[in-house]
Amino acid sequence: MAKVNLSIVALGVMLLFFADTWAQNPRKRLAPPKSPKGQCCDDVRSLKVQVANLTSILEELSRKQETDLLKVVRQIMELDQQNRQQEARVTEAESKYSEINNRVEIMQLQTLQSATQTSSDALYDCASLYSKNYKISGEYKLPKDEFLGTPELSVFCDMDTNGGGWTVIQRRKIGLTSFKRDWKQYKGGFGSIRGDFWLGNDHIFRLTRQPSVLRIELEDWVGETRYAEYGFFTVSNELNSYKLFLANYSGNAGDSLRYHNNTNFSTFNKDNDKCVDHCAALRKGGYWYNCCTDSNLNGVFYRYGEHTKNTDGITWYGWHGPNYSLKKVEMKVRPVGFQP
Ligand SMILES: [Ca+2]
Repeated sequence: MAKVNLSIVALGVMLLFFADTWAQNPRKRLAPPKSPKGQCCDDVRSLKVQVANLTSILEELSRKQETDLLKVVRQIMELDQQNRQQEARVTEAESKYSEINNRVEIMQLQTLQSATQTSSDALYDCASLYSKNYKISGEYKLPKDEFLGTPELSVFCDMDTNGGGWTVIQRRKIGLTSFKRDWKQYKGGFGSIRGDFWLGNDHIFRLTRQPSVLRIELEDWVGETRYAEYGFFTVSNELNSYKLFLANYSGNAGDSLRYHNNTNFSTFNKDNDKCVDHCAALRKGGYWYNCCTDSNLNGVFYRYGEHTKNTDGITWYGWHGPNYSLKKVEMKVRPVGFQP
């Protein structure tokens, strides 16, 4: 279109130029001598008419171009709107899908819950979830237990380590959650189930009413890992100060919980330890303190560089001694005799 316009303009300009030259130098022309003045004026007039015609064609073309452009813009806007409508429809469909998915999950859990109430196949922990084919590690909600009067509980299940079925009861890895907490907080639990947390002494008591295995996984600041497993592990109720019983050590981290066997749980506001000292205050955690520690998994989280300077860190004497605070810890339980 632009090329055509240019050609027309060029032609117009050339015609104007010739007309002008012709008008200015009539004598030089080789036209017939008869009435040259009339002839010339006729020519100029006709040229002027042609130029006027060309100009109007040009104007018309440019008008047409404008209308075309407007049409294209309108079409683009329409397409854009259609696109947006389609996107909205897709979003709506997606949200409906996830809603349905949620409902299915809730129905599954309700089915499991009713199964819990009618059979001995109870949904107590990650092991029972695993046996119901939930085999992906992550956060799960255990339904409330009518019989025990316990509320719905969020748990983190390790479905990978050594056959899976582990309910994680403690984790240290980020270091932003303080573990210097009082009795009540250790009783109910605190922290974030995907980050650092203590599941709660009442929940640990409930989980370990069935014969349980305790597995402790440790990582130091160069990325090396060790573990300690106790083939027997149980915790008393609150009336008995969540007293710890364990036996049957295996692993490669050392048996640093044995020293804490048969001791009560202590916090800074409840000294139940076997010491003149106030171990929970000294070691700044809640734990089964003896006099005081051979391990302190709920101690202070020290970052790299500070991790060898204190005695109140996250320690496991059997591996790195009393002054080395570990980088990562996980404590997890599952029933004795669990079959993957
Ligand atoms: Ca004491």
